[in-house]
Amino acid sequence: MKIRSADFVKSGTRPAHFPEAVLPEVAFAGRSNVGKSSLMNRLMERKRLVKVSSTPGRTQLLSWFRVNDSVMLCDLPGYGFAKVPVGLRESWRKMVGDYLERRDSLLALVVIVDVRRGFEEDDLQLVEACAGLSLQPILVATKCDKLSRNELFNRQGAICRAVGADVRDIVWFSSESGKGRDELWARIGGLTSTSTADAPT
Ligand SMILES: Nc1nc2c(ncn2[C@@H]2O[C@H](COP(=O)(O)OP(=O)(O)OP(=O)(O)O)[C@@H](O)[C@H]2O)c(=O)[nH]1
Ligand SMILES: [Mg+2]
Repeated sequence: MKIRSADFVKSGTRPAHFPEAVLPEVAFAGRSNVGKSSLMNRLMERKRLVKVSSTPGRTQLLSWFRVNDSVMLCDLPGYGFAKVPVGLRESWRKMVGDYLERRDSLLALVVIVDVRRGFEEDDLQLVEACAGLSLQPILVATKCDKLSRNELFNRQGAICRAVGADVRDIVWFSSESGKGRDELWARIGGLTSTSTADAPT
């Protein structure tokens, strides 16, 4: 996908802060530090548009980005960081739950895991929640560059067996190399009717 424009729209914590729902939207979720922001920057071809944090679990906001005036991407706060107090976990649940339930323009939820860890309990809970929310789940395993070709092959097999998926059901991504970027855009484009062709339309 050729990026003609990618802009930060706003951040917020509750429905009153959500930007106007005028474009199809895709949200990005994953464990803290999994590489969400890096993945979004790679998708949008912007190095620092989404802040890559040095202290995981600190960003407790939803942030929206508009791409090519045709699709909205929403960065969700990371979950599962051990040092986050229980109260914060509750507020995460409420904030993200409200968003997933009420955001009418939201079409898909990208659930991102570290390829070395695979899909764990809280990742799978999110994937499973998609059905009841009429959201298309998109499964992504990132940081693939951290593995050798052989290790990656073995991890792909193990992850697919664990979640009962085919290797083509999951997008194998690397923010470092750009692996999987076109495929992820193709999936998003297939849902949002966004043109993923390189030629500007
Ligand atoms: N090698 C490699 N490193 C990555 C990749 N993606 C992210 N990282 C690194 O992983 C760390 C966390 O990346 P972020 O993109 O900030 O992760 P995040 O999920 O947004 O983190 P929080 O917002 O804090 O939950 C950073 O040091 C990144 O440089 C990748 O594909 N390959
Ligand atoms: Mg982040």
